[in-house]
Amino acid sequence: TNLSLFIPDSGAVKTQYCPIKSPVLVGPLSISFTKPPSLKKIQLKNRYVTSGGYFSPRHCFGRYRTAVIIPHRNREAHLRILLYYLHPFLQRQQLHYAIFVVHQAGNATFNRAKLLNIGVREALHYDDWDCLILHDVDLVPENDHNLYICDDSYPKHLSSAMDKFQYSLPYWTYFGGVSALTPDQFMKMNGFPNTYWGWGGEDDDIAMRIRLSGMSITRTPLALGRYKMIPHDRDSGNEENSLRHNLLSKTKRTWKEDGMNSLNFQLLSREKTPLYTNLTVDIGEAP
Ligand code: UDH
Ligand code: NGS
Repeated sequence: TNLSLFIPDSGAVKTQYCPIKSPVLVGPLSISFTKPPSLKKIQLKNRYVTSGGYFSPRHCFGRYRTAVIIPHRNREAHLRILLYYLHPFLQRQQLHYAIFVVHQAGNATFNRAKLLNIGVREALHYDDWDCLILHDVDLVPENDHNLYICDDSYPKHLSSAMDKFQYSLPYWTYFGGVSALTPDQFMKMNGFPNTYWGWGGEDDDIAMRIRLSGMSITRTPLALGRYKMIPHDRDSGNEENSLRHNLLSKTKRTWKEDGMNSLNFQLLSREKTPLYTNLTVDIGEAP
């Protein structure tokens, strides 16, 4: 028998790849949003997660290398709830993974898509990721068969069945919430737009870019792509973007110039906390 199974922290010996399908998935999860857990409590429940929010399966080599990237400002309670559920979820999937939180400094209007571009650029300095998961902070997956790995051919929309949309898609091209792209897919579409300040439209722009760059959207089936949204009001600093329809009418002309190839920002700090890598950035403001 493998003694390391019985002696905590003895350092497991790995000789094989993890199975293609993880044997420890449980399926539907029960999620409740009562009191946000403390970071300490989350750490205690995730003792094999290492500094920066890294994890590698202990008894086998993870087949998939996944970076989870979360755009963030002023949602600390949501972040704790998400980490509480997401760390065990990713570990059961036997992924080699890390979690990156991209924190927008200052009070200028929020820019979700630009923060995601930054997260991708920075995450790629840390590891050779197979898959980038772009993840809103307030969406908690409800079924661990919704695998956080990428489709080889096309960008994948993971949050296909959100509770706030009665567990179905609000419209056919919806791409908001949680998605999974390989670095190649992401670069092929020049990443995401940097020019959407405030709420709305950037996810539709992303969906258009997928088409314009010759790809299609794949999705997690509705039965598995179920998410609970942590209820919240509109944030100050993320008001509806009144320019969004105008911007969307130009995506076809702008996507090659606006994206990863025009991304500029200032990295203010890069910090490994016990449960995630925190990147604090100054992204400027709307022109
Ligand atoms: N985000 C932040 N801080 C902000 C704004 C947005 O962290 O101040 C991030 C966060 O990851 C969030 C994502 O950007 O999940 C998307 O923003 P959102 O959650 O505000 O977007 P959503 O469409 O809500 O979920 C819009 C407000 C709806 C108000 C409904 C009132 N009942
Ligand atoms: C569309 C928005 C998307 C948004 C979606 C769901 O109308 O950005 O609604 O919104 N597109 C435009 O405004 C052009 S929600 O119900 O989550 O508030 O994601």
